[in-house]
Amino acid sequence: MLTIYSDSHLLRDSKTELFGGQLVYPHERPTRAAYILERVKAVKLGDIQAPRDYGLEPVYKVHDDGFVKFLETAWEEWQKTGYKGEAIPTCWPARRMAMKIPDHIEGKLGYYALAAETSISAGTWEASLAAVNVALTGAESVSAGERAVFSLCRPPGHHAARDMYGGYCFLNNAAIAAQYFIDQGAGRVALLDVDFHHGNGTQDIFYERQDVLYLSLHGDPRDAFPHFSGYADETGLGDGEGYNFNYPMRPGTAYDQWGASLQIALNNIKQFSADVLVVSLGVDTFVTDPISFFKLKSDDYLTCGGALAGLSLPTLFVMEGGYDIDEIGLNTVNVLQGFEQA
Ligand code: OKP
Ligand code: ZN
Repeated sequence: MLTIYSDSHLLRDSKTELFGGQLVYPHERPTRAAYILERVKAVKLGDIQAPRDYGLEPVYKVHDDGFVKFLETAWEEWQKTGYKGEAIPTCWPARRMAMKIPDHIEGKLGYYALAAETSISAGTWEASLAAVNVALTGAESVSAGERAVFSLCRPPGHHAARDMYGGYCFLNNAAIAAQYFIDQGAGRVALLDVDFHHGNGTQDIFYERQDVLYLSLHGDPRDAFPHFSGYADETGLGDGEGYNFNYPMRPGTAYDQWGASLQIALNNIKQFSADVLVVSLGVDTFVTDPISFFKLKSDDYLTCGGALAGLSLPTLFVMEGGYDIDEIGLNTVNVLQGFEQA
């Protein structure tokens, strides 16, 4: 399997994550991608290619103009205030408050953020844009006839909505790739999200559309981030009604139950008769993940990959989460090898 990778992810190296009331070194860190790449090389998964540059047009197809401009300039604006740390929102438009975009960076951060753990730091914009190019280059290769491609994106993207960032995500790599497939003539794209967390951003982007089917297996929002999205009764709206499937699961879920949900999701993808599959691939479902509560084992990722291959669809894997970094290479590449060996 072909892997798309860029060293530009190194530009995203925030020093702070607001976690448990402390500022800690972020779970979402550069070694994640380094260890995955190392494993890709160790097992000789296939060629590794650098991304091409697609510019901002594909970004604007999925994200709001003001939001993109905000991300582009946020770090510079934040620095001008003279604050010493990285940019973290502290004030939000909560219930019954004005949904107007303030001029001051402090207000803009609160307007566009969906959570406070994710600091904006030097290089964040550049790395986020590079991750989009990694996803798009993979999508172009799949469009050109590759059976499956692995886009080793970092930072992740599935929490980024049309006009919101957070949950370690800024631009929605997988959603931008799905839109690219549609623009290349695909009639129906299935976007299956197997990261531990609900991809609220991807759901938001396609919620009122029936050309992109979104399905997500994740920690129940009663127990897990992002807490305010991901319930099973979120099924789509308008034209998109019936084209959004959430499979929330409770703490302690192991592969017996997780795999059963996966089978239901795969059946829904078959019924939809998708032309192409995008997988938001997170391995934070792993038993020793430091921020999650599922109990998947390393071998379960081989099984999962095999099940995905059973759809017999052109497939783009887009990297999302996974924070037990000692095992992130093994677990991620197991999905890809399970897919290839099926
Ligand atoms: C990003 B991705 C846990 C707090 C979780 C944010 C998690 C973002 C996950 N107590 N904070 O979906 O892997
Ligand atoms: Zn996650």
